[in-house]
Amino acid sequence: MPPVITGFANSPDRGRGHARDMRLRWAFEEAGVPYDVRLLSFAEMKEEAHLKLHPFGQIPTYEEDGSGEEEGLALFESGAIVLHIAERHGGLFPEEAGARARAINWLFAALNTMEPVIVERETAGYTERDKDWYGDRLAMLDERVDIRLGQLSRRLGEAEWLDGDFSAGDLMMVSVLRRIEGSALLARYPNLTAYVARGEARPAYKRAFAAQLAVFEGRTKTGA
Ligand code: GTB
Repeated sequence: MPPVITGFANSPDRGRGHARDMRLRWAFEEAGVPYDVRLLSFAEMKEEAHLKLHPFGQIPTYEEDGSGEEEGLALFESGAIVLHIAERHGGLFPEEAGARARAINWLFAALNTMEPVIVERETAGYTERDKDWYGDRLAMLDERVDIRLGQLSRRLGEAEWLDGDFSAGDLMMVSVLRRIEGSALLARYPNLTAYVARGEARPAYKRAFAAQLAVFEGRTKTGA
Protein backbone atom coordinates (compact mmCIF):
# COMPACT_ATOMS: atom_id res chain seq x y z
CA MET A 1 0.00 0.00 0.00
CA PRO A 2 1.35 3.48 -0.81
CA PRO A 3 1.76 5.92 2.09
CA VAL A 4 -1.33 7.99 2.88
CA ILE A 5 -1.23 11.69 3.69
CA THR A 6 -4.03 14.01 4.75
CA GLY A 7 -5.02 17.28 3.10
CA PHE A 8 -7.84 19.80 3.12
CA ALA A 9 -11.07 18.70 1.44
CA ASN A 10 -11.77 22.39 0.94
CA SER A 11 -8.56 24.42 1.07
CA PRO A 12 -8.90 28.14 1.90
CA ASP A 13 -6.41 28.98 -0.88
CA ARG A 14 -8.60 27.16 -3.43
CA GLY A 15 -5.93 24.54 -4.00
CA ARG A 16 -3.14 26.93 -4.95
CA GLY A 17 -0.42 24.92 -3.21
CA HIS A 18 -0.13 26.86 0.06
CA ALA A 19 -1.53 24.25 2.45
CA ARG A 20 1.30 22.14 3.82
CA ASP A 21 0.34 18.85 2.23
CA MET A 22 1.86 20.49 -0.89
CA ARG A 23 5.36 19.98 0.56
CA LEU A 24 4.73 16.29 0.99
CA ARG A 25 3.20 15.92 -2.44
CA TRP A 26 6.21 17.68 -3.97
CA ALA A 27 8.64 15.48 -2.01
CA PHE A 28 6.83 12.31 -3.16
CA GLU A 29 6.93 13.51 -6.75
CA GLU A 30 10.66 14.32 -6.59
CA ALA A 31 11.33 10.88 -5.11
CA GLY A 32 9.06 9.12 -7.62
CA VAL A 33 6.98 7.56 -4.83
CA PRO A 34 3.23 7.02 -5.33
CA TYR A 35 1.02 8.20 -2.48
CA ASP A 36 -2.64 8.45 -1.55
CA VAL A 37 -4.43 11.39 0.03
CA ARG A 38 -7.23 11.31 2.57
CA LEU A 39 -9.19 14.54 2.45
CA LEU A 40 -10.58 16.03 5.64
CA SER A 41 -13.08 18.74 6.47
CA PHE A 42 -12.19 21.23 9.22
CA ALA A 43 -14.61 19.40 11.54
CA GLU A 44 -13.03 16.00 10.80
CA MET A 45 -9.58 17.37 11.68
CA LYS A 46 -10.80 17.95 15.25
CA GLU A 47 -12.39 14.50 15.68
CA GLU A 48 -10.82 11.82 17.87
CA ALA A 49 -9.87 9.59 14.94
CA HIS A 50 -7.70 12.34 13.47
CA LEU A 51 -6.41 13.61 16.84
CA LYS A 52 -4.88 10.15 17.36
CA LEU A 53 -2.74 10.87 14.32
CA HIS A 54 -2.24 14.59 14.82
CA PRO A 55 -2.34 15.88 18.40
CA PHE A 56 -2.99 19.44 17.19
CA GLY A 57 -5.86 18.54 14.87
CA GLN A 58 -4.18 19.74 11.68
CA ILE A 59 -3.07 18.52 8.28
CA PRO A 60 -0.81 17.11 6.97
CA THR A 61 -0.25 13.67 8.46
CA TYR A 62 1.59 10.66 7.03
CA GLU A 63 0.87 6.96 7.48
CA GLU A 64 2.73 3.98 6.07
CA ASP A 65 2.13 0.27 6.52
CA GLY A 66 4.73 -1.94 8.08
CA SER A 67 6.79 -4.08 5.73
CA GLY A 68 8.46 -7.32 6.81
CA GLU A 69 9.94 -6.80 10.27
CA GLU A 70 9.09 -3.13 10.36
CA GLU A 71 6.07 -1.69 12.10
CA GLY A 72 3.76 0.80 10.44
CA LEU A 73 4.51 4.46 10.99
CA ALA A 74 2.37 7.56 11.56
CA LEU A 75 3.85 11.06 11.52
CA PHE A 76 2.69 14.66 11.73
CA GLU A 77 4.73 17.87 11.07
CA SER A 78 5.49 18.61 7.46
CA GLY A 79 9.23 19.04 8.13
CA ALA A 80 9.57 15.64 9.80
CA ILE A 81 7.58 14.02 7.01
CA VAL A 82 9.65 15.57 4.20
CA LEU A 83 12.81 14.53 6.06
CA HIS A 84 11.46 10.98 6.37
CA ILE A 85 10.56 10.80 2.67
CA ALA A 86 14.01 12.14 1.76
CA GLU A 87 15.75 9.61 3.97
CA ARG A 88 13.74 6.66 2.69
CA HIS A 89 13.97 7.45 -1.01
CA GLY A 90 16.40 8.92 -3.53
CA GLY A 91 16.27 12.30 -5.19
CA LEU A 92 16.08 14.69 -2.23
CA PHE A 93 19.33 14.29 -0.28
CA PRO A 94 22.93 14.12 -1.51
CA GLU A 95 24.82 10.88 -0.92
CA GLU A 96 27.82 12.45 0.79
CA ALA A 97 27.29 12.75 4.59
CA GLY A 98 28.42 16.37 4.95
CA ALA A 99 26.32 17.56 2.01
CA ARG A 100 23.36 15.66 3.40
CA ALA A 101 23.77 17.32 6.81
CA ARG A 102 23.89 20.72 5.12
CA ALA A 103 20.69 19.94 3.19
CA ILE A 104 19.01 19.08 6.52
CA ASN A 105 20.44 22.33 7.88
CA TRP A 106 18.63 24.28 5.13
CA LEU A 107 15.42 22.35 5.70
CA PHE A 108 15.47 23.47 9.34
CA ALA A 109 16.47 27.02 8.38
CA ALA A 110 13.39 27.22 6.17
CA LEU A 111 11.14 26.03 8.99
CA ASN A 112 12.76 27.64 12.02
CA THR A 113 14.29 30.85 10.72
CA MET A 114 12.34 31.92 7.61
CA GLU A 115 8.84 30.55 8.15
CA PRO A 116 8.15 32.01 11.64
CA VAL A 117 8.63 35.65 10.57
CA ILE A 118 6.65 35.11 7.37
CA VAL A 119 3.77 33.37 9.17
CA GLU A 120 3.68 35.99 11.94
CA ARG A 121 3.29 38.73 9.35
CA GLU A 122 0.60 36.76 7.51
CA THR A 123 -1.31 36.02 10.73
CA ALA A 124 -1.27 39.69 11.76
CA GLY A 125 -2.99 40.46 8.46
CA TYR A 126 -5.87 38.15 9.42
CA THR A 127 -6.17 38.93 13.14
CA GLU A 128 -4.97 42.50 13.76
CA ARG A 129 -5.88 44.44 10.65
CA ASP A 130 -8.67 46.34 12.41
CA LYS A 131 -6.44 47.66 15.21
CA ASP A 132 -5.40 51.30 15.10
CA TRP A 133 -1.75 50.27 15.67
CA TYR A 134 -1.78 47.77 12.80
CA GLY A 135 0.22 50.03 10.46
CA ASP A 136 3.11 50.34 12.91
CA ARG A 137 3.04 46.61 13.67
CA LEU A 138 3.01 45.68 10.00
CA ALA A 139 6.04 47.93 9.36
CA MET A 140 7.88 46.09 12.15
CA LEU A 141 6.87 42.66 10.83
CA ASP A 142 7.85 43.66 7.28
CA GLU A 143 11.26 44.70 8.53
CA ARG A 144 11.78 41.38 10.28
CA VAL A 145 10.91 39.48 7.11
CA ASP A 146 13.10 41.80 5.05
CA ILE A 147 16.12 41.21 7.28
CA ARG A 148 15.84 37.46 6.79
CA LEU A 149 15.22 37.74 3.06
CA GLY A 150 18.28 40.00 2.70
CA GLN A 151 20.44 37.48 4.55
CA LEU A 152 19.12 34.57 2.52
CA SER A 153 19.54 36.51 -0.72
CA ARG A 154 23.15 37.30 0.11
CA ARG A 155 23.88 33.65 0.81
CA LEU A 156 22.16 32.35 -2.32
CA GLY A 157 23.87 34.93 -4.55
CA GLU A 158 23.72 33.78 -8.15
CA ALA A 159 23.65 30.07 -7.27
CA GLU A 160 20.86 27.90 -8.58
CA TRP A 161 20.18 26.13 -5.27
CA LEU A 162 21.25 26.71 -1.68
CA ASP A 163 24.01 24.10 -1.52
CA GLY A 164 24.93 22.32 -4.73
CA ASP A 165 22.20 20.24 -6.29
CA PHE A 166 18.48 20.68 -5.53
CA SER A 167 17.64 19.05 -2.20
CA ALA A 168 14.88 18.74 0.40
CA GLY A 169 16.35 21.95 1.86
CA ASP A 170 15.45 23.82 -1.35
CA LEU A 171 12.06 22.13 -1.50
CA MET A 172 11.24 23.46 1.95
CA MET A 173 12.77 26.91 1.40
CA VAL A 174 10.86 27.42 -1.86
CA SER A 175 7.67 26.19 -0.17
CA VAL A 176 8.11 28.75 2.61
CA LEU A 177 9.00 31.65 0.28
CA ARG A 178 5.92 30.91 -1.81
CA ARG A 179 3.86 32.27 1.08
CA ILE A 180 5.06 35.80 0.14
CA GLU A 181 5.20 35.17 -3.60
CA GLY A 182 3.98 38.22 -5.54
CA SER A 183 4.59 40.53 -2.57
CA ALA A 184 6.74 43.67 -2.69
CA LEU A 185 8.85 42.06 0.04
CA LEU A 186 10.02 39.20 -2.16
CA ALA A 187 10.22 41.38 -5.29
CA ARG A 188 13.03 43.38 -3.68
CA TYR A 189 15.23 40.29 -4.12
CA PRO A 190 15.36 39.23 -7.78
CA ASN A 191 17.60 36.25 -7.01
CA LEU A 192 15.06 34.90 -4.51
CA THR A 193 12.19 35.53 -6.92
CA ALA A 194 14.09 33.58 -9.58
CA TYR A 195 14.90 30.84 -7.04
CA VAL A 196 11.20 30.36 -6.26
CA ALA A 197 10.40 30.31 -9.98
CA ARG A 198 13.08 27.63 -10.53
CA GLY A 199 11.49 25.49 -7.85
CA GLU A 200 8.05 25.92 -9.38
CA ALA A 201 9.40 25.04 -12.82
CA ARG A 202 10.44 21.57 -11.70
CA PRO A 203 8.23 18.85 -13.22
CA ALA A 204 7.73 17.28 -9.78
CA TYR A 205 6.47 20.58 -8.37
CA LYS A 206 4.06 20.98 -11.28
CA ARG A 207 2.63 17.49 -10.78
CA ALA A 208 2.16 18.12 -7.05
CA PHE A 209 0.52 21.50 -7.67
CA ALA A 210 -1.83 20.04 -10.27
CA ALA A 211 -2.83 17.25 -7.88
CA GLN A 212 -3.67 19.68 -5.08
CA LEU A 213 -5.60 21.95 -7.44
CA ALA A 214 -7.54 18.97 -8.78
CA VAL A 215 -8.86 18.32 -5.27
CA PHE A 216 -10.29 21.81 -5.00
CA GLU A 217 -11.75 21.65 -8.47
CA GLY A 218 -13.42 18.34 -7.64
CA ARG A 219 -11.43 16.46 -10.27
CA THR A 220 -10.13 13.86 -7.82
CA LYS A 221 -11.66 11.27 -5.56
CA THR A 222 -12.06 12.09 -1.85
CA GLY A 223 -10.55 9.78 0.72
CA ALA A 224 -7.75 7.25 0.38
N1 GTB B 1 3.79 22.78 12.01
C1 GTB B 1 2.78 22.09 11.25
C2 GTB B 1 3.39 21.49 9.99
O1 GTB B 1 4.34 22.07 9.43
O2 GTB B 1 2.93 20.42 9.53
C3 GTB B 1 1.70 23.11 10.91
C4 GTB B 1 0.53 22.45 10.25
C5 GTB B 1 -0.51 23.48 9.84
O3 GTB B 1 -0.33 24.70 10.03
N2 GTB B 1 -1.61 22.97 9.25
C6 GTB B 1 -2.67 23.84 8.80
C7 GTB B 1 -3.98 23.37 9.40
O4 GTB B 1 -4.25 22.19 9.49
C8 GTB B 1 -2.77 23.72 7.28
S1 GTB B 1 -1.28 24.30 6.48
N3 GTB B 1 -4.83 24.33 9.78
C9 GTB B 1 -6.13 24.05 10.30
C10 GTB B 1 -6.21 24.18 11.77
O5 GTB B 1 -5.18 24.46 12.44
O6 GTB B 1 -7.32 24.01 12.29
C11 GTB B 1 -1.34 26.10 6.84
C12 GTB B 1 -2.06 26.78 5.74
C13 GTB B 1 -3.41 26.66 5.58
C14 GTB B 1 -4.05 27.31 4.52
C15 GTB B 1 -3.32 28.08 3.67
N4 GTB B 1 -3.98 28.76 2.61
O7 GTB B 1 -5.14 28.46 2.33
O8 GTB B 1 -3.38 29.62 1.96
C16 GTB B 1 -1.97 28.22 3.83
C17 GTB B 1 -1.32 27.55 4.87
